[in-house]
Amino acid sequence: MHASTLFSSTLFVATVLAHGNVTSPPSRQPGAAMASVCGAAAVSAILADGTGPLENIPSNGAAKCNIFMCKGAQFADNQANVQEFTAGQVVDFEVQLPIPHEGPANVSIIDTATNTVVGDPLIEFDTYADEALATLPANNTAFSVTVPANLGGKCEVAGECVMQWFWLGTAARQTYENCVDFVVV
Ligand SMILES: [Cu+2]
Repeated sequence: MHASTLFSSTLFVATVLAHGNVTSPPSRQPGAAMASVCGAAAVSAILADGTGPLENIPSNGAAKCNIFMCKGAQFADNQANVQEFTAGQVVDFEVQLPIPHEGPANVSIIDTATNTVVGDPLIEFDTYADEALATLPANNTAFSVTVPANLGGKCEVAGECVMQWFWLGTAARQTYENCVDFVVV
């Protein structure tokens, strides 16, 4: 019992310190492959606070590490996290935003080989997570996107595509990303 109580209170503290991240569907997590590409310090930063901004993740200039794609998290560490969606499927997202920072946000499909957007954003916010509001709009933390039907054969192989939640806190100058690995089946 003591162990589980300690675990819960540790999670609570981490949440209070947090800024924001996607809690559902499962998003790419750091692991051994990320450590080899981006360095152990980058992995440690995410493990210490999975909701911190990209700017807090040190890549130490590792040439093949791109923190600005999926926080540097690698598909090789996440092969068990690949979501299977169908064209036209409505996918529910849940996000926690304990420390909001006003700015634009979107969820887009990213071709991971080129770090480019596929098609149009699935959802787009001109202003998101506005800390000046007494209460955030409900759709900041719970929203849905629809899997496009016109991907033209893209995103059928695991690792090729992610749904990337992107949020830029304009005044805070903090960038947030989480990537959901998926295939269209
Ligand atoms: Cu923040």
